[in-house]
Amino acid sequence: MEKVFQALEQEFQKVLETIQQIRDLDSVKTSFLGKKGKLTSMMKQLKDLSNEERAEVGKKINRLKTAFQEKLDSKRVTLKKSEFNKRMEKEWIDITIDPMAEETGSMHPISIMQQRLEDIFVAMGFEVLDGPHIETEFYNFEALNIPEHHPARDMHDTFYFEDGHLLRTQTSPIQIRGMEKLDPPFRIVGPGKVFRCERTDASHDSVFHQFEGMMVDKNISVANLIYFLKTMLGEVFESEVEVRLRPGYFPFVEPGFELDMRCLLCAGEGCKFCKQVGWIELLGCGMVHPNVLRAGNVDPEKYSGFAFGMGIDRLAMLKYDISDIRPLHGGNLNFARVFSIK
Ligand code: FA5
Repeated sequence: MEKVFQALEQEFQKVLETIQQIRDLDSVKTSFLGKKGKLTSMMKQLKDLSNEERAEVGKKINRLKTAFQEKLDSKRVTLKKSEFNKRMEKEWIDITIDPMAEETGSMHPISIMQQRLEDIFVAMGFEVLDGPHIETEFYNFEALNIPEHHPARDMHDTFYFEDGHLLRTQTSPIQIRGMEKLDPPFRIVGPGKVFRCERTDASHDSVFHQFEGMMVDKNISVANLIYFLKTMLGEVFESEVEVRLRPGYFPFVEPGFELDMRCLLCAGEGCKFCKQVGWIELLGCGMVHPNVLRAGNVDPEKYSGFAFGMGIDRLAMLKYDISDIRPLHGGNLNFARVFSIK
């Protein structure tokens, strides 16, 4: 009898070891402990034994019954754990990841500055115009009072196409296109990329951004020019600014000026920022030359106007204290991210 028990125990152990899924445990239980199971049928044989043997074998069968049930229970726990672990491997999500840390993108400092300038001028009644990067000599030079062979063409190192078109060297062609489209009085600004075949250094690049402005009306004077530019700079730098005009030569304005702003850091005392000058050179401007008004179909006898053009990149560098123009154009996201909250 003892051998029969041992064989049964071994058989149970073997079957249990092959079980990989919880649902298969039920069939093991049925085949050993169920009504028609192996242990139950052994119980049925008890009646053929003597009283003493029956008591002995009965105890043994009960012990086996308990042992089988315990093994089944513990196997169930083991399988449950392993199934859970497998699911975790497949289906886990990391709830510790901070959703706010996702890449959200940010505005480039040049775009921030351009939009700021547009907002400022729109609030002062100006219209924002666009123009093509690829221009004709007429719009980039001739209409701007720079005829062929005029030495002023050498001031801009120009990228030419074989068919005579060129990459615009300034945003001033937008003035001409604006005048063709609009009847005076009008106020326009034109931001955009410009291209010059120039050597790159900390303050020069061959592709940069300018912001053009023009106002045409009756009786426009230098006083209007100063008012609008001073207001614009006050808004950009969020403080009262002092400006000065120096004579400057641009063929499309007469008189022409360079506009400087008193250094905001040293209040004109002279510092590293303004290279000890106390003033910062900002932009070119002046009263629109009569030839330019004529090229844009505006009668210079009736109307006058001012125009200005400035580098958006350099203004952004001043505002955000960036000492080199190259990283500004370098596409390094870590650099751009610094400005994401501005
Ligand atoms: C002009 O381009 C004139 N069209 C501006 C103007 C418009 C004058 C209307 C009068 C009336 P200038 O070449 O100085 O001017 O360029 C204007 C600004 O562009 C400069 O003050 C500077 O801020 C910026 N700039 C010029 N060259 C570069 C360069 N290589 N890299 C970065 N910024 C530049």
